[in-house]
Amino acid sequence: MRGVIFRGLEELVVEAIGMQAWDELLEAHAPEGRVYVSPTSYPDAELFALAQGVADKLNKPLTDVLAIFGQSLFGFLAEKHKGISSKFASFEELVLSIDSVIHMEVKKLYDEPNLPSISAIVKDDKTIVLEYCSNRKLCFCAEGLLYGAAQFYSRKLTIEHPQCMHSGAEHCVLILHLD
Ligand code: MNH
Ligand code: ZN
Repeated sequence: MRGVIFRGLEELVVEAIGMQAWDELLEAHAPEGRVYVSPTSYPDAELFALAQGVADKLNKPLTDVLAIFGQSLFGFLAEKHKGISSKFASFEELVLSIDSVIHMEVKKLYDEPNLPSISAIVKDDKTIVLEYCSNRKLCFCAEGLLYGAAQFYSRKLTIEHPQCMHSGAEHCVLILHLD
């Protein structure tokens, strides 16, 4: 995973539980002297270990931490890449453009990024059905990112997750319900 994602986690942890907590997490789960540079890749296992460390510190399930992380990560990425995030007039437009525009632009900025495959289909004016597939199985993080995007556009969102790679499915299904 790119350094930018680790920096997003760092920002959240420092805001929520402080700099010392982040230093302790690095001490426990990253090689000595680790510095995360946005465009550089670091092992996925390191991100998962740090996120698990946050979960342990907060006494919360890892899935909750990944969802909260995803939600704050959206604002972090949108701010860092204003040129990309400002292209969309609405939540719906953004969600329908995750693969075709957002992650396409990411591929131009980062050398060979590891991205999920996400397809979205409008079912009716309040419902979007999204399919998520990635060998990293970060669907809970994807849910969080979607909640973060809804917040960005001041929309009320609830998500159903009736099919999941964590239960053996070949892709996750997320049903987005808008108000
Ligand atoms: Mn996007 C990685 C979903 C918006 C840039 N993105 C990921 C991952 C998920 C994801 C899930 C984790 C990798 C994986 O699952 O295999 N991203 C989304 C969703 C939205 C989204 C659901 C909107 C909602 N992403 C954005 C925006 C940007 C962005 C906005 C920046 C402009 N995403 C990234 C980058 C990565 C990433 C950068 C990391 C790629 C890498 O580590 O190589
Ligand atoms: Zn899932």
